[in-house]
Amino acid sequence: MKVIEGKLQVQNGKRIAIIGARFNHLITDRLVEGARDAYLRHGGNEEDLDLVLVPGAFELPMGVERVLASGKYDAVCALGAVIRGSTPHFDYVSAEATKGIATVALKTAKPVAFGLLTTDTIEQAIERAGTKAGNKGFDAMMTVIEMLNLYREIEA
Ligand code: INI
Repeated sequence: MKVIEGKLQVQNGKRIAIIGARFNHLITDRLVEGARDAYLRHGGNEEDLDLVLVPGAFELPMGVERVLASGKYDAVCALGAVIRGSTPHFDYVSAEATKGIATVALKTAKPVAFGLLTTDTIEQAIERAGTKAGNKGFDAMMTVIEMLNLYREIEA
């Protein structure tokens, strides 16, 4: 049986965009930092990585769609944080962001990672942004790297 899977090494020359939501930036800045760290520690060049900021999680799908439509990027890492405790429209924002990112991801042939925290409390968000539950931005970037390599292996 031939097993096809993606390596965890950034391919030379591949351009990646992080799309970061500014809302809850105390958290999302940490996710961006984690994603950048994962990228650099797996062989990425700083000049091939861009950060595109959108106002909130609701705008993540639009950011992802525009960035990929520009033709300048090979993959996207979407990062944001929706926290139930601080908003009554948690359900709307998180559902639309999730659905929108999935829709764009399926429409394009490019890897899109889903790094959106959806938590009940700010403490849970902090745990996932570089403290006891790791850093979901780092994890999302690892997914981008693996999927880029997987696509190449599938097409080889
Ligand atoms: N955006 C977030 O990214 N996280 C949130 O928790 C959040 N809350 O709490 O409402 C949030 N709202 C803003 C939303 O994403 C849009 O930017 C806004 O509605 C304008 O379209």
